[in-house]
Amino acid sequence: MPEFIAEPVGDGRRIAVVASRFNEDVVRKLVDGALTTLVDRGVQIDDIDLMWVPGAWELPVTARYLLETERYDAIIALGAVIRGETPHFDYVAGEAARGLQQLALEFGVPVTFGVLTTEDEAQAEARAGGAHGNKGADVALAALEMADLFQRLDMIRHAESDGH
Ligand code: INI
Repeated sequence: MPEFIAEPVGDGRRIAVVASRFNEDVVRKLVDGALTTLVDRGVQIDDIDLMWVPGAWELPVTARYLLETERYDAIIALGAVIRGETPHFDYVAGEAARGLQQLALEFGVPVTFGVLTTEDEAQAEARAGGAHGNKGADVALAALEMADLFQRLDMIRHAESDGH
């Protein structure tokens, strides 16, 4: 039985990070976590592009633009939607999640979901370098793991189509 164990290696990867400015203090910590993880894993700083957008609502359309460039091995989307602050919570969080997943499926490129969806700011802080870790770091690792997995699967697909 073939078993594919992907590793979050960053060497040679080109990564886009899209971050939303809404709840910027929290999101900046997610960005720091993601960037630190990418560089620790071997991604060259020049191979990372960081873009800021107004809010989580704008993440999918920006991710689509980036995917269309075919420049990136993975897209990392970061944001924070906090229920206490808005009756929009379900729309903004739900549509960001739906849009990003739809793009990953459509383009076949990893788009990782680093959007915190919490009841209050304390819960968000706890997941942005607090008691519950750093979601930005977690999704950066997931992006590298998925890029590695897809590269392995591509190699098999090409070998099979070459008749090996
Ligand atoms: N955007 C967020 O990223 N988080 C939020 O908590 C939030 N709230 O509370 O409304 C939010 N709204 C803005 C939205 O993402 C868009 O930027 C805005 O509607 C313009 O399209």
